[in-house]
Amino acid sequence: MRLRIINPNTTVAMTRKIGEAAQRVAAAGTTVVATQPASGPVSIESHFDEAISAVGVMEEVLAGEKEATDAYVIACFGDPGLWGARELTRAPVIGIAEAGFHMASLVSTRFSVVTTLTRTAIIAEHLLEQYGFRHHCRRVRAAEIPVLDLEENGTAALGRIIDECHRARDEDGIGAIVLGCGGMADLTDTISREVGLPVIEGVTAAVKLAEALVGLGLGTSKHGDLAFPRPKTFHGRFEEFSHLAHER
Ligand code: 5HY
Repeated sequence: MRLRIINPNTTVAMTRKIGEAAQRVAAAGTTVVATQPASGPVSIESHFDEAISAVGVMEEVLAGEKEATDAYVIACFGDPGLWGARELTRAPVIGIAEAGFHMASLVSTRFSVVTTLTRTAIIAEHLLEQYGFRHHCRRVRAAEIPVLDLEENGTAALGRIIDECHRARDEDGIGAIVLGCGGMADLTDTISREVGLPVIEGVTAAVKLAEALVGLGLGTSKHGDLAFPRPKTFHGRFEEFSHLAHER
């Protein structure tokens, strides 16, 4: 199968890291294509960043549709553009937050999330509510690190993440931790060894869920709200979307 994993921010080093983490867990028959939008924020740390990055996610899915893609992963913990992306394809589209929540719920009765900045914790909380995991998650914590510190200041960032994971383990009454950033995709084993409980990271979780869905012959339903978008005219910079030719 061909899996397109989309880093919604435009930092190439993070895209490469995400792609490598995905490849490490991918099955022998899975080809991983790691991409990012040509335009958009270098990191996603606010509602505004999320909104802008969602357009790039749509463009990357439309590009994937031209290459016989079997599944998509949106590799940002806000799952930006997830529902719109699902309208554009019959393939499965999985966000790394929802993947992390699902996986953690299969190995623990309660988990906490450790993400980057306190100001984006609300985005994870909204997703917990939307996906039906509010009662599974004890707390959404933040290591208080800018996203790009994971690229530029990795050792210090790792230390802060581990410290917050220790606090979650000792204070939250949980059985597992979900890492809340695509940029943490290479930290799972280190943190799990340090903290001594299951640590779930969304990129790798999403890869395996995508493989499971494709293996079961399951894709995004086209019956109801995730049907292909109704054709219409778009003006200005989005004029390209006026001529969407979906495989019906
Ligand atoms: C992510 N931002 O996974 C999120 C992390 C966050 O650029 N990639 C980003 O804090 O929401």
